[in-house]
Formats: sequence, C-alpha cells, structure tokens
Amino acid sequence: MKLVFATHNQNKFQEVKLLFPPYIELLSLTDIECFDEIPETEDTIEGNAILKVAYVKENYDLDCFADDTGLEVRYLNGKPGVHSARYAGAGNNAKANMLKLLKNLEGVEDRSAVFKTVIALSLKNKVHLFTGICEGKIISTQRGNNGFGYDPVFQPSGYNQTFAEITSEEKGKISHRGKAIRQLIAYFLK
Ligand code: ITT
Repeated sequence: MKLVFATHNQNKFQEVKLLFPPYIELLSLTDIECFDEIPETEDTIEGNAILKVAYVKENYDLDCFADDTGLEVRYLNGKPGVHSARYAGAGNNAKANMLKLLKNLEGVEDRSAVFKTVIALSLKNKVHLFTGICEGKIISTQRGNNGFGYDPVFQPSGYNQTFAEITSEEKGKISHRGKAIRQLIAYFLK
C-alpha cells in the first residue's frame, strides 16, 4: 500500500514515517518528482493543508495527505499561527523565527502556546480533515538540538524538556502532529 505525504519538509516526513505501520509505504513529494514550491496562500491552517493536497491531486492525480502546522501564542493573539514559517520574513528561517518570537515575549509572564496541525487527506476525490493540538509554553531561551522549527523554544505541558530535548518517538506520542496522524491512520485503515 502506498500513500503520498505532500511535504518538502524532511523533518516532518521522518516524524510521520515513525508513526505509520510499515506496510504502508509513504512517498514524499521528491519521490513523485514534484519539486514545485506549492503555494500556501490561504489565511487559515486548514485552508493551506487543503491547498497542498489539491495541488497534488490536480497535477499528479494521486491520493495524498498534507500537514499544515502553526504555533499559536496566547499573548500574541494566536500569532504567528498560519504565518509561522515566515514569521521573521520570507525563507522559513527557524533561528530568525525563534529570535523574533523570544523578542516579542521578552518580560511577558503568560507564555502559553499551542501547536496546531491540520492534516488534509485527499482520497477518491474527497477531502477529509484531522486536527491535533499540543499545549505548552514558550521558554525564554532555546534548548536542545533535536526536532526542527520552533522545537527548541516549545515546552509541552507536563514536561521539563523542550521538544528539541526529547526524541522524535517521544515527541510523536504527545505532539500535535502525532495526534492528527493517528486519526488519519485510523480513518485510512477503516
Ligand atoms: P511543508 O509545507 O512542505 O509540509 P513547511 O516547513 O512549510 O513544510 P508548515 O508550513 O506546516 O511546514 O510549517 C510552518 C512552520 O512551523 C515552519 O516554520 C515549521 O518549521 C514550523 N513547524 C511545523 N511543525 C513543527 C513542529 O512539529 N515543531 C516545531 N516547529 C514546527
């Protein structure tokens, strides 16, 4: 059984691969020879997840799923949210994004935040959505080298470590992406 995961983000791909049963072969955009930068022009996470699968359906006629993720910080009224990749400007530069976030939260007491992942699954001409949320807080300096994106500044609730200080397996058990992917797998295998 094969399924396309419409992402260019190798870190996401590896995290998701760990959650899938081995008898489902995941193919990345590179595997289907799609090297295009798929536009993410919607103003919601849901909208961008749908855009990504619609692009693959239209151009490759393949069933697939896509993940769009945002970090919503309460004190910043939900920002960076859908703009998480470009928070510090175009280019998806994780270091610059984290520095801007830490600057905007300097001296702020309420540092609560959630990661939100929406998975869109395009299957037999229909689109299904699955959402996963992980609550936590933004710490004041980066810690850890694992993971990607904002992981060094996000500490999930109930943990003393950031996402970048735990393994991908541990992250997958509690993360926004892990929660959304488990719903997707249950639906896909139903
Ligand atoms: P694709 O669209 O190709 O899947 P992307 O890196 O553009 O990959 P998103 O638009 O979903 O992915 O990501 C928005 C931003 O949030 C981006 O800066 C990511 O690095 C960051 N991000 C996504 N998931 C994350 C996670 O689990 N931990 C930390 N940061 C994450």
